[in-house]
Amino acid sequence: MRLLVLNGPNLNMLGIREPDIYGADTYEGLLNLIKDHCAEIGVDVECKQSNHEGDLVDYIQQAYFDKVDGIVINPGAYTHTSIAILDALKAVKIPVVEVHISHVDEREEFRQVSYVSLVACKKIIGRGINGYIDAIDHLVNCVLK
Ligand code: CA2
Repeated sequence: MRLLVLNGPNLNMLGIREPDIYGADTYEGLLNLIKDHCAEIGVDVECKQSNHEGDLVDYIQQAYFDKVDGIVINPGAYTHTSIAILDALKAVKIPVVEVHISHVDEREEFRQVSYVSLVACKKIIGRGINGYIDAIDHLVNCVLK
């Protein structure tokens, strides 16, 4: 089983600023957590991050050609604005779980809008970086079984 974990803008800054909202773990720590977990459960995982909307669209399209089975995505601020990312996810027809480190539903009103939610089979919010592990487990145990 092959999974893609995709992170959008500023998530490479994890642990550097705003630890009260996003926690103290760094992006590298997140990658290690995901890689260790996937090694344990025998899943082939690739993690990508970009600050650019078009790159994220390219990575989603590439997942189709690479025959990826599932996508975990935290599109960062593009969650709330990007029809291009929604369209790419719709086009590839790969099961998607949406993750947000913070509790977006308890923050500003604009963060409560998510285009990606229209295609995601599950949305995990406010669980910190453990949300990525929950998302992977959901894909592996519930969606792709
Ligand atoms: O809660 C999440 O995971 C978000 O997707 C994170 C995005 C934000 O725009 C979404 O509304 C919710 C932003 C990530 C910013 O990450 C930073 C981390 C540390 C320091 C600065 C930014």
